[in-house]
Amino acid sequence: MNTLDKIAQALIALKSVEVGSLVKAALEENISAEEILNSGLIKGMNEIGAQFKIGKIYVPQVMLAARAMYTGLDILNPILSEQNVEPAGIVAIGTVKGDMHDIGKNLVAMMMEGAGIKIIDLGTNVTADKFIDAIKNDGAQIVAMSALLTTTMQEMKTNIEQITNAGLRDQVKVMVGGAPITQEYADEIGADGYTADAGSAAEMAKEFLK
Ligand code: B1M
Repeated sequence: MNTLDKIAQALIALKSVEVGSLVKAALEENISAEEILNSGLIKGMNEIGAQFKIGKIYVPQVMLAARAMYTGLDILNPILSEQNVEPAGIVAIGTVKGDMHDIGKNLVAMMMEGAGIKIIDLGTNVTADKFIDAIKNDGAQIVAMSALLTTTMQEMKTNIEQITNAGLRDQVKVMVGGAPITQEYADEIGADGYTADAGSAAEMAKEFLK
């Protein structure tokens, strides 16, 4: 088994410390941070999601998996968000109201930071007024929203409506993403951009900020 498979397996086995050691070992083998993320950590997390879906594991185990994921991400973060350019612009990012999932959102933030963008991280369970405040008072040029639940994704539509009602819609680009989001949904709610993964989200944000 190669180191990337070992990382995925250690995450599935909920072994946080082992995930940390294996991520360090992979970096020493000169495997790129992106590959460790995609073919190790995210691969393992997808399996956790599949096991959770069929009732093979429960919320406490998923939380332990998230902790193992963060052990790995903490090591990769400085590499993924390494930047040596002037800030290209400002993005306010958050997971929408009612939704506590933050791993994907944090990855998008890290990749955007790596692309030289200043990030205002509003955290999870973010209401429309917080996004509006970030546009009005912190100069956010892009609002980036993440949702992982089919029950919370409609908050994105509400937030876009609230931003429009506040008279700010033409001042910002709105980007959406997260497992249940599709291009079709993004079009339906009037978002400016959707991407399926964090790397493409950073590329799109850079384009918008040009
Ligand atoms: Co939750 N959960 N969870 N969970 N959880 C899912 C999302 C679920 C699909 C699991 C399943 O059934 N298979 C399911 C949702 C079902 C649905 O709505 N259709 C689910 C459920 C049901 C729940 C609870 C309701 C469970 C319960 O309590 N009974 C509950 C809800 C809590 C709440 O939010 N109110 C809950 C809780 C949790 C934990 C707290 C235990 C934990 C979260 C820990 C944390 O985030 N700190 C958790 C986890 C870890 C998951 C799974 C297993 C993994 C999510 C994850 O981090 N993936 C997830 C199953 C799955 O997705 N396969 C699941 C890794 C991450 C890198 O991927 O976030 O998709 P993701 O981000 C991707 C892309 O989507 C994209 O970039 C990333 C990759 O590059 N992306 C963007 C994300 N945001 C973007 C924004 C962009 C662009 C791209 O532009 C702005």
